[in-house]
Amino acid sequence: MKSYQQEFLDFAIANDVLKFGEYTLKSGRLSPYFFNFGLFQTGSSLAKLGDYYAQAIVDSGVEFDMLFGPAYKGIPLVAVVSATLYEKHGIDLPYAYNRKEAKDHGEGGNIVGAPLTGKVLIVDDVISAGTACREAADIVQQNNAEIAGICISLDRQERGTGKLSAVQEVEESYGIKVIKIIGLDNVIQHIEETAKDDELLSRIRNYRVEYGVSS
Ligand code: OMP
Repeated sequence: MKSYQQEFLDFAIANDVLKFGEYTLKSGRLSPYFFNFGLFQTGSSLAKLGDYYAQAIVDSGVEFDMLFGPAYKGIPLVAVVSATLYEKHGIDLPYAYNRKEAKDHGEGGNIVGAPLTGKVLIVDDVISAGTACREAADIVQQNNAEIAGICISLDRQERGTGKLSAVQEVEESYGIKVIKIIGLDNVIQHIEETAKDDELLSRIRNYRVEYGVSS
């Protein structure tokens, strides 16, 4: 594991964002762990989050013209990532987010911020079965823009509709790269090295056998 991935895990655990227990996911899967992005609730944690995403984006070498954060969690995320890319990496690009409710007065439309155009980099929280990020990708395509890539904090490394992981399916179907800060492998390694909780490890491993992919 790279040092920034270890730092990110410590940061997520310290903020109670990464928790262990029993959680029902959006997909209906019963998971022994959950990553609750909404708990990055302070100015300092948001600023750090911006640092991790901006670093991962720059390191990936992805080319993009603007950023898009899908509602709701993507809204503060896209704002802080755009600001950090400018402040720490000298990359000053437009950003946008969507509103979930249709608006029929004022400026109208569902996109707020810069119009979606060119190569759009999506920033989001977690990919499990891939539904949320496909919805975001569809919004970009419906606006006749191109998807440059998707950057997430956690790849849960779960199966999509076939044998591949949801992330691999998304990469294949949109012809893009998914940039991630950490994956389930990193979470497991972290528990092995720090918590040494055999019961938790076996629950997570069983979960991976049931819903994960072999690679
Ligand atoms: P998929 O749409 O199945 O990929 O699930 C991803 C979404 O589920 C995220 O955008 C979250 O809304 C939610 N989620 C988490 O926030 N953290 C998790 O650890 C797992 C999920 C989930 O429900 O799968």
